[in-house]
Amino acid sequence: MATARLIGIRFVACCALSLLILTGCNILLGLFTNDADGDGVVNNADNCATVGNADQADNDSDGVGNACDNCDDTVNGNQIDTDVDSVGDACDNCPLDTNPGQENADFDSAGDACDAEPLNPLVQ
Ligand SMILES: [Ca+2]
Ligand SMILES: [Ca+2]
Ligand SMILES: [Ca+2]
Ligand SMILES: [Ca+2]
Repeated sequence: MATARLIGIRFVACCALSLLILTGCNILLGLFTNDADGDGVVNNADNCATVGNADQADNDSDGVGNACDNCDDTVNGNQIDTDVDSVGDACDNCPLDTNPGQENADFDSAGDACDAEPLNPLVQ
């Protein structure tokens, strides 16, 4: 009776261990085979894992693909966007004022949203 019980306990322990190992293997395998955006590039190699971009184009070579880069012509691997207007600080003409359209009537370096004189290119 005691032997049967011991065998039962070992069987359950063995099954639990197998399940644990199997789960671990699936997680590891998933890291290398998942393709969340279905663009044919697996997540760990995709420079935009949640945006379909099969070509992996990255104009500024900062490791973030054009399709999800908030400054696709300016190197900014950190993608910091202080004012949360979807334009990264590195290329935002008013990094502290929300201006997703980047309007800049006088074509100086300051956007209308933060330009003291938006119609005078000599004053920002
Ligand atoms: Ca992608
Ligand atoms: Ca980029
Ligand atoms: Ca911004
Ligand atoms: Ca301006």
